[in-house]
Amino acid sequence: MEAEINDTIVAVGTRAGEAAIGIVKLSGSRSIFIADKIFKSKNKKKIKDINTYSMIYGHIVDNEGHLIDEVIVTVMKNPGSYTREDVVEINCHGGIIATTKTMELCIENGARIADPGEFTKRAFLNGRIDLSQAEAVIDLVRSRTEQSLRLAAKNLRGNIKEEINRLRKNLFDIRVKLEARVDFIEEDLEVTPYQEITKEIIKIRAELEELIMNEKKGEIIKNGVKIAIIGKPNVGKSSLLNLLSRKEKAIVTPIPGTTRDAVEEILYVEGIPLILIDTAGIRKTRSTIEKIGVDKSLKHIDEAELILLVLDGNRKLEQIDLQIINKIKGKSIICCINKIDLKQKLEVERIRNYFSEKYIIKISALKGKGIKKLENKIKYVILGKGDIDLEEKIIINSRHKEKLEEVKKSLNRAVEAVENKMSEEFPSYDLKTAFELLGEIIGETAREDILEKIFSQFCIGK
Ligand SMILES: Nc1nc2c(ncn2[C@@H]2O[C@H](COP(=O)(O)OP(=O)(O)OP(=O)(O)O)[C@@H](O)[C@H]2O)c(=O)[nH]1
Ligand SMILES: [Mg+2]
Repeated sequence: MEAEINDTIVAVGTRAGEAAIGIVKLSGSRSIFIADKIFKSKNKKKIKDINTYSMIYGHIVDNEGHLIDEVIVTVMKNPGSYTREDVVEINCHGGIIATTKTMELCIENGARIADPGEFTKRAFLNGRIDLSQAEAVIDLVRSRTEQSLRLAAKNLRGNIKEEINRLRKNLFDIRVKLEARVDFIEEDLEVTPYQEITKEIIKIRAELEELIMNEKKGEIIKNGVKIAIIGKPNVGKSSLLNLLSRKEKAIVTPIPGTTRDAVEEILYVEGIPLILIDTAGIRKTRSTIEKIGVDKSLKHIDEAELILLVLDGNRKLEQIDLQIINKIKGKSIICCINKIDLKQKLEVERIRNYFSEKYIIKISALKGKGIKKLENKIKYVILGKGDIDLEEKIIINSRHKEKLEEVKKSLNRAVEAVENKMSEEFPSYDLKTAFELLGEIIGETAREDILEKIFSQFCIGK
C-alpha cells in the first residue's frame, strides 16, 4: 500500500545494539507535536517553542509518567530539513530498549513506522533532491572505500542531475528549431537546415556515449573486480594469492591438489576492491572432493572479469595447460609464468601463440619477483590507460546507463529521420521520447515501480 506523504513517520536511525547514542527520527507535520507529548524538558520549554536547528535537553516519559531515557532533542523545521518536513531527532542513550521504547511512544501518539528509505523518498518527493541524488545516498551509505565514498558524495551534490538537465535542455532547443521550421517555412523566414540539426543531435549522442563509457569505472569502484587465479595443480596459484594479499591466506604445499575449495581475498589497489579468488588446480581427478573443487574453478572462470593464468616455468607445457588455455579463451587474461627462480623449461614461444607479449609476465611467487609489474598490469587491464579520474568525470550507475542506451536509440531514430528528410514531426517525436527518458534518470518522469525498487534498497530510518 502506498504510504501517505502527509502522515508523520518515525524510525530508529542508528543500528540496534550497544552504542554511545541511538537516534529516533520523526518526520512530518505532526512530528513536533508528537515529540512534545513524550518529552519533558529540563527548563520546562516545549519543543514547538524552540528555534529550528537548536537542541533541547530533557527526558522521555511514558504515558504513566515513567522515565524512559535522558535525551537531547534536535529540531529542524520545514523546509530546512532532510525531508523538507518538520524533523525531530531524539538522541537517546545507545541500546535497544531506550530507542525502541521511545519509538513506540511516538507511534502511540500518532506516528507511523517508516518504510525503508522513506525519509529519503520524502526528500525526493518534496523536491529537495532528485532521483540520482537519492541513489547517491544509498551508495554513500554502502561505500567501503574512499574512492566510492568520493564518487557518491559528488553525485549527492547533484552532479548527474546537472548533466542530465543540460542534455535535456539541448534536446529541447533542437525541438524548438524543428518546430520553428514548420512555422517559418510558411512565412518564408530563415530556418535551421536539417544538416545542422543532424550535427547537433550527433553531438549529444557522443556526450551520451562518453557517460555510458564511464559507467563501467563507477561499477568497478563500487563493486570491485573479480579476478580468478587459474592453472593446473602445483603451479603456485595459492602462493600468488598469498603474495598479492600479503597474507598467509591459502595453504601452500608441494603436493599437487592442495587447494580444494576456492579461497577468496579482497585487496584494495588504489581504492579499487579486487576480489582475488584462488582456485583448485584444474586436472582430471578421481577424488570426489577435488572434482567439486575443479568444477568450482570452472565456474569462477565464467564469473571472473580477469583471469590470472598461472603456468609453471619449471615444467614443459602440458596437454592440461593447453586445455585450460582453451577453456579461458575470450576472457581478459594475464599469463603469469611462475617459478622463474628455477630452471626454465617452459616453451615460451608456444605461449606467445596464445597471448601477446604485453600480457605475459614472468614472476616468482616464492621469491616475490615481478609482483609490482603484475600489479601494474592488473591495474592497466582493469582501468585501461587512464586512471580513474573522479574529479573530471561524471560517473553514472547501471540504471542510468540502461536509460541512456534507450535515449541513444531514440536519437539514432531522430538522426535517421532527419537524414531521410522526413517531415519534422518524426525527429521531433524521437527527441521528445529521448527527453522523457532522460527525465527518468533524475526522477522527473519515473514510474512508481522504479521508485519502489530504488527506495527499497535503503535501510530503515534513512
Ligand atoms: N621455486 C619456486 N617454488 C614455488 C614458486 N611458487 C610456488 N612454489 C612452490 O610450489 C609448490 C606449490 O605451490 P602452491 O601455491 O600450493 O600451488 P597451487 O597452484 O596452489 O597448487 P594446488 O592448490 O595444488 O593447485 C609449493 O611447494 C610452493 O612453495 C616459485 O615461484 N618458485
Ligand atoms: Mg593451491
